[in-house]
Amino acid sequence: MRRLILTLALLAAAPATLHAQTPANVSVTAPWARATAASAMNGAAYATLSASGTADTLTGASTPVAGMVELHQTIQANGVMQMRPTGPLAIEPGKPLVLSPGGYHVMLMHLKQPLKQGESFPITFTFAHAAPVTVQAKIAGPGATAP
Ligand SMILES: [Cu+2]
Repeated sequence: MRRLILTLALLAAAPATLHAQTPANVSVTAPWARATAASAMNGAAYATLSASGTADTLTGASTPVAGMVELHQTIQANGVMQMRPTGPLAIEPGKPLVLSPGGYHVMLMHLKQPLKQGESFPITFTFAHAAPVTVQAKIAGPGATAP
């Protein structure tokens, strides 16, 4: 009898669960950056951002190691590599947003200190819906193409 009551209670609770709004959730994996020369003003950070449940939008990033941070895209125009600021970037469930050398990246401007290989620094990603996510970006070699 007790089991039957429990089953009925679960059935009664089920519709509410189905209709509940799925909270936006974005995970950030493999955050990293390239080491910079001592005199470098700028650096770049990379990561993979995945949305689960509902789509979200990457609206920006921040880090204590840089005075200014922008979302950038590297494009090739007339055989010349150029960077330009992007607007907010969409993250669709099942289609991770990959920030990587030669593509989208977090531009770290007015570096307050050189990025030294083997060290790490905090970087916070902000979204239209999900709560901000802070991760530790590992610093790879100056010419690294992956973390
Ligand atoms: Cu850039």
